[in-house]
Amino acid sequence: RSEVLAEGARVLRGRAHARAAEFLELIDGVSAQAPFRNMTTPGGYPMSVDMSCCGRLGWVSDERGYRYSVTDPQTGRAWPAMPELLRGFAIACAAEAGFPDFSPDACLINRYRPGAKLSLHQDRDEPDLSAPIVSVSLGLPATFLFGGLRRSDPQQRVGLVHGDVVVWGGPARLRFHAVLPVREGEHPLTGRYRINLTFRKASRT
Ligand code: MD5
Ligand code: FE
Repeated sequence: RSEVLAEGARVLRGRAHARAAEFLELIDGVSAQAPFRNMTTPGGYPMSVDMSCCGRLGWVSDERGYRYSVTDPQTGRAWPAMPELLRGFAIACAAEAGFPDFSPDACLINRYRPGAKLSLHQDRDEPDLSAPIVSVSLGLPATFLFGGLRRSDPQQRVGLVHGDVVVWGGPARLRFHAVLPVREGEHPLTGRYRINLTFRKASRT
């Protein structure tokens, strides 16, 4: 049960389904230490997606720009550790998709309430672009837009549902992408939310 979206991009349909409840418990533990917040874009607007992080490094955005930081600016403390169960799962998914040496040190947790979205962007804040990004979707479904290497390239629509995992690497690593506004709904495990985890290698070594 795996489909190739493009060279370097593979969907493992339902791969997280059996462990979703456990994963959500672990995410609750992380967000108790590093609460979900709406970060500000460098342009000064609040993002509609609520974010938290775990792992040695966390992604932060403010008026000064985007970057990875070892401290959570909201609490002044280190980010919560990345739960080993999650880290091991991400490593196994990367290996299944052809990236056997993945060693993630950051996990960004995006929480979408109905109406929340992610505008078209590239993920280019990580210094080692040879490492893939592993994305795990939980809760409400979403329509993902998968573009090309230029902002203006045509986009394919990919439906992502609870339990789906996508591994983005190689030539797909720098493709533009977006998430359409999440539609109103109710999921038995997450209620009115979509949760997306992205496992990343955010340091050079
Ligand atoms: C999400 N998150 O559904 C997505 C999943 C983010 C973000 O985009 O930056 O937090 S990760 C999608 C992704 C990552 C790297 C490359 C590509 C897609 N791609 O080539 O399309 O919340
Ligand atoms: Fe992204």
